[in-house]
Amino acid sequence: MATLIPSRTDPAAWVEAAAASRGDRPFLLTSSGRRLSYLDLERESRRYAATLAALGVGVGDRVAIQVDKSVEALVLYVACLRLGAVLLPLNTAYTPRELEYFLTDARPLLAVVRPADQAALAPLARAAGCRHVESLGTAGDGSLLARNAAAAGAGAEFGLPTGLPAETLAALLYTSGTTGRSKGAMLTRGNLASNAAALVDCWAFTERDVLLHALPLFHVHGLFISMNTVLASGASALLLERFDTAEVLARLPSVSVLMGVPTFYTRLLAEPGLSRETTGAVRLFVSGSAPLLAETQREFAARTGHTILERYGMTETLVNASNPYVGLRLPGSVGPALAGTEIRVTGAGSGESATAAVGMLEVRGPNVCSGYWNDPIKTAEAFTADRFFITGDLGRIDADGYVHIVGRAKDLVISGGYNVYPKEVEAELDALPGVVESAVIGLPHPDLGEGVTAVVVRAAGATLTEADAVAALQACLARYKVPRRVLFVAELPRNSMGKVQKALLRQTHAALYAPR
Ligand code: MLC
Ligand code: AMP
Repeated sequence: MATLIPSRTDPAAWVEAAAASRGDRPFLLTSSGRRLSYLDLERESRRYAATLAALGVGVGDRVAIQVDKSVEALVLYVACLRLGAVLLPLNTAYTPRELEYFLTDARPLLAVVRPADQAALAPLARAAGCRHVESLGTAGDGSLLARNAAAAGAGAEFGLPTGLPAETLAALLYTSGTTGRSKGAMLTRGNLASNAAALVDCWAFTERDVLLHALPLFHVHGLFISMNTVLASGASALLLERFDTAEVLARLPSVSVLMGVPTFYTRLLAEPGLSRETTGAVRLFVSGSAPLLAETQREFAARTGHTILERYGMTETLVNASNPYVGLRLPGSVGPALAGTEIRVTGAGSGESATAAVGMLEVRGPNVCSGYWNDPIKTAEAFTADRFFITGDLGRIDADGYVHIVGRAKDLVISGGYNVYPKEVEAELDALPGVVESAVIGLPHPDLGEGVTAVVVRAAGATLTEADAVAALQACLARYKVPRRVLFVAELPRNSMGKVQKALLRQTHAALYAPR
């Protein structure tokens, strides 16, 4: 069987190439024994595309999805790719209030939600401008599937658009970035295709690979970095609903690759069953989305004989740098820039080269998004005059070209691989009766890497408790953004300019989550 050479410009071409040459080989497998071949994917995604087109969705129209992880959700993604529609995946933890912001900003033509949410969310989605609100479940249920079944015959004949340029928008992914409210990173077909093709090369993916997929499907890690690498190489993915440590361990003997956030690896290390034997079938463990502690990497190697391969990415850029498949995987480094991508270090804000010294990491290449949706000001702020994207990450590049991330210039907490933007949480806290001001920080957490923590100044006489604050935040924010702890203090430390000294707060409370 000849090796597939993935298109670097057109992700839809992968589906046809794999269906033509891989046909009956599995694209998706599930823990309950379901199997979807590449031929099935070709047929099913064409049918979904016909259903979307019948609702009026065409090239450039946004399709928002807030659905549980399923085979159908992935087929819907592929249908959008083939139709030229713009996918807007939304975290299933988002509250209706959060959802309203994304829908109002992105103006999707169609929103697809969980069947149980359809009645409650339809008015909100319509008010935000969505023409259609459909549902998609994990058990063959939902109004979109019913439409699909009705369109079965016609769908098989549906003519898909061809020759869509690489610059065509493929997805909008909302991210907090460095300042202001969440904004939609505009990822093109060329961004997705070039990055997946580079990863297939870098990580030596072939059609014989089986990826164990335990990540959510609404972020670039689980959707694009993982699934596009599978699609582009004609490989298979074994889909798990979520990361369950025991199940992941049990499935390792039947897969060749695992991609995860550092929390996956610290949780696996806590399992007595993790050994050379149970990981013997796996050829590659990849970690990304948050810093992997060198200690985790060392312990994992000692227990299994595998050196976890760490890579560095962002919503706006997909993968920028990766340790090599063959060659030195350097603990504490994210490896050299991915082929085709340039990374440089500049003196913060000065634009001058500061290689070997620590400075702002900037990235340029076919992987970098075209800007932020509807936001020319934020787009202009995010790029240098020579089109390097300013990551907000601080790092250095060593003499061998390996990138070392040493900190963040942006105020961001990464909890279990999810980004939490402190300003968003502080705004909700500050609005609570009895709160004078607050500072939200990330503190070292043994399971999540960083634990979201609020430090709050109460008004004189206010009786607000930690439990009150948490309950109030849970009503408006996704659960992963809600602080694990709320600490009350008499005042926040400030520097001479009046700015809250978050570094000092992090230092003072560094041991809050330390195991006792
Ligand atoms: C879940 N919870 C979290 C959380 N995940 N809280 C803080 N941080 C998180 N990451 C909440 C749950 O809602 C629940 O709240 C409680 O914590 C206990 O949940 P759990 O059972 O321990 O969590 P679990 O479901 O096991 O999830 C943990 C996790 C998951 C690490 C497996 O968060 C995960 O899959 N993270 C991956 C995120 C990811 O894909 N990031 C990529 C972004 S893209 P309650 O209140 O109900 O008890 C990117 C670019 C790149 O960064 O380079 O990749
Ligand atoms: P997001 O906005 O969710 O795409 O998160 C991107 C951010 O995650 C980056 O800007 C980094 O701060 C962080 N990140 C991703 N991968 C790594 C890594 N391997 N090491 C350290 N930080 C990482």
